[in-house]
Amino acid sequence: TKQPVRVAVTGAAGQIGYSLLFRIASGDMLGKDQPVILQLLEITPALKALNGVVMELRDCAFPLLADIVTSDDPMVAFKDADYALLVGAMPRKAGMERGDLLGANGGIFKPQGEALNAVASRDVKVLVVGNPANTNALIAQQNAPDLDAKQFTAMVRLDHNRAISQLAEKTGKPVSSIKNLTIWGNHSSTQYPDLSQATVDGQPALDQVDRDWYENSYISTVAKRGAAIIEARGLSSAASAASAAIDHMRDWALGTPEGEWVSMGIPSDGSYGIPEGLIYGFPVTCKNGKYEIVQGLPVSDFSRGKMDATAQELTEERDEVRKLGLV
Ligand code: NAX
Repeated sequence: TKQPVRVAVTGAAGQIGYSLLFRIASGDMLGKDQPVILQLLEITPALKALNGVVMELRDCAFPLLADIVTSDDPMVAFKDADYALLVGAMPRKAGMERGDLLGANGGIFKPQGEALNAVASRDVKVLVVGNPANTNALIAQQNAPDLDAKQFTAMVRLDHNRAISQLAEKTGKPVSSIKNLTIWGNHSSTQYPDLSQATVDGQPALDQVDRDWYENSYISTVAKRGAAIIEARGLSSAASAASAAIDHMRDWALGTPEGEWVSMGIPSDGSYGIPEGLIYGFPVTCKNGKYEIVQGLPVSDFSRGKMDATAQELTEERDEVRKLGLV
């Protein structure tokens, strides 16, 4: 039997945590043969609620759940962590400017980056879910100089899964028949859900839907899905966000299926003309615990415009956190 690995989760008493922790502990993320130790971080006032979640985790009697650690100190929660899912963040409040939001999150992700740098496993895989996820990932990464920049990723997988589901619904085909769509850029309204390479049952997706629907309805429906969930549920996406986090980490750790790719927010190496260093959604394949950008895909003028617009937004966010001294 395998040795347990350490999985740190921040914001563990929150909505996403309430779904995510149970999926990790049941083996959905790292496999049904991989025991896990959960290392849960919360702010001090939420530790009581977190303890209630821990009680429920224990009550599930998950065979793979080897131990649970809780703390309000990132130096404890990230100690020797092999995986870190950074979910807790400062939400945008009414009237908040982007600079205020980025500054408030800098107060969370800078110390967390420093703590990961100091105490996490040298091979830790970090996924940032808490918004603004791409730039929060950049802040954590830039404050962890002893770790490889590629160890820091941001979640665009929920957008990717939403894009699959919307296309499945439109074409009347099962989600499993859809391959190789890409979410380029920021997890925000500027994201570009790209169907140009996607297939449905092995046939080009764009031959099966009309161009006007794709350009004028599909892209904005995917990008605005989060707002539609809030409108319907009165709360933001939680179980679907947790499921996407599971998918992201599972594929990164265990690999993507042959001939298929997924979307991950990762540091740009300049591929596809995206400014180096931005944490940007790319098409990737994963193998042996490493991801690689899918190279050589054709980029139409339409795609180019969308890819550059979302890169521009991320560049502005980076400029803003530079001004604040966070990176
Ligand atoms: P909740 O407000 O339910 O939970 C967040 C938890 O984080 C709270 O329990 C809070 O006490 C904790 N927290 C705050 N600061 C912390 C810190 N410094 N250290 C540790 N814990 C801290 O939010 P939830 O619905 O779970 O969403 C969490 C984050 O995910 C939000 O930022 C949200 O915007 C983001 N999302 C990102 C998505 C993505 O696709 N990347 C989609 C879903 C979600 O909207």
